[in-house]
Amino acid sequence: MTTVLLTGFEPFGGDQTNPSGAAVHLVAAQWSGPEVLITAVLPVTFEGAADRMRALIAEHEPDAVIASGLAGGRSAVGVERVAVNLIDARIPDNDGVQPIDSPSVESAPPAHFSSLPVKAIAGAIRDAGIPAEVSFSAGTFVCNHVFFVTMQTVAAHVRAGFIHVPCSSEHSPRPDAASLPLADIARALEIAVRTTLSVGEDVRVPGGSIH
Ligand code: PCA
Repeated sequence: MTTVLLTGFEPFGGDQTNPSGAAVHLVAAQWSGPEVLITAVLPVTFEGAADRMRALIAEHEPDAVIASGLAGGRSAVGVERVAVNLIDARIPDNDGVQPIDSPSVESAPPAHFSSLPVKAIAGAIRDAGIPAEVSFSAGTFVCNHVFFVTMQTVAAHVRAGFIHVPCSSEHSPRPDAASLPLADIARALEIAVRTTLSVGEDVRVPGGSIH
């Protein structure tokens, strides 16, 4: 039986909600199988989130892992391509911890690439009428850390990666900020899971950026 692990995050930085965590609950409620979908909402702490992700992978031995988090200010769903082995926290995490210029994992490579079909996922989300793009930086906060730890932890055959989502229109901290309806964010994550399960090799279309 194929098992997929899909995670989101709790609120952070003073926000009351986090659309990634809320969307993951929606995807779980709507999931029709036949694959087993395991969902979890991770704490926004460097130590707690990484420990939880490692424990979830050890317990469920998923065939695919898609972690998601909020990128406030972005207007499109960002299918992340690169996890860097660097923490440089601009704000404290929910434990009050703010590491500066430390590796995510000691003695690990400088970066890992996503093993998801990132271009196929971005294209499939756009085909559903939801803005999406391949992104080349997941930042240097807890999301990138979880992305890096995930890629460092999973077995070579496991498809894994990270998706950043915009604010949800229903809970946007600023009415003028870029946002998407929560239902669209959930649909985007579900499409990412379905595309990961159905697409082998990623599509060979331009997905890069000049800067
Ligand atoms: N976004 C933050 C951490 C948790 C989340 O949802 C980030 O992009 O690092």
